[in-house]
Amino acid sequence: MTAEVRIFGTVISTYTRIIEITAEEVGLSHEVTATAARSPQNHNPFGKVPVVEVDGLELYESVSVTQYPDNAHNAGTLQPNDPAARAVMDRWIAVGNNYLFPLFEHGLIMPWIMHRHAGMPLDEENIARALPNISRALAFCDAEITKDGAWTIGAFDLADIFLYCILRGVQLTPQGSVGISQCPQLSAWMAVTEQRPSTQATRWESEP
Ligand SMILES: N[C@@H](CCC(=O)N[C@@H](CS)C(=O)NCC(=O)O)C(=O)O
Repeated sequence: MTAEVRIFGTVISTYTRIIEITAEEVGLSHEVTATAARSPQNHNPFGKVPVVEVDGLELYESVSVTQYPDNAHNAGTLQPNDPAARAVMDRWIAVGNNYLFPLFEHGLIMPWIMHRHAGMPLDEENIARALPNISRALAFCDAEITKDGAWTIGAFDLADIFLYCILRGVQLTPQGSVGISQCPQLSAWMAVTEQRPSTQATRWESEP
């Protein structure tokens, strides 16, 4: 049977997992068809993955692809009704997408993926250059986490999904694991979020 949410993207990918966790939370079945970003099979005009089919729609951009199933199938439960809380959630998703993900992906996650999975030499120079900014970003998250309710342990929302997936890739690298362990609030939030059934159901094979 065809899944309700069909994800075309790389299998071990921050953004694929964001869509998978959202589908789990919303209660829709989902499947991933391995699709490389720069391949003729990828329908995203900007060469990014994933592209997602749901309810006969072909969607891309994770903000759209997470809000749609939540709005159409889950009464928007993953998005706060209160305008101020909503603005905070939207801000953190934008911070994750625009600042945290590019910094972590290029400076730490991709060098380790290329080393571990493609047998390339570890780009230590690139990592060393990025680490001070990565440490500052993690410290910023650690300091902000308890301030405005966007990182929640109780009222889980889309910001939690984005931030968890963006940070999990970092945590799976040696330097990122040490960096996050030095951030007590962030570590506690990661540990709780990791236990959610939706997070457990979408674990990457490579996760310890
Ligand atoms: N703004 C996009 C970002 C998606 C994205 O960056 N995906 C990564 C994979 S996790 C990608 O396509 N990387 C390949 C590339 O940039 O060439 C979204 O929100 O969906």
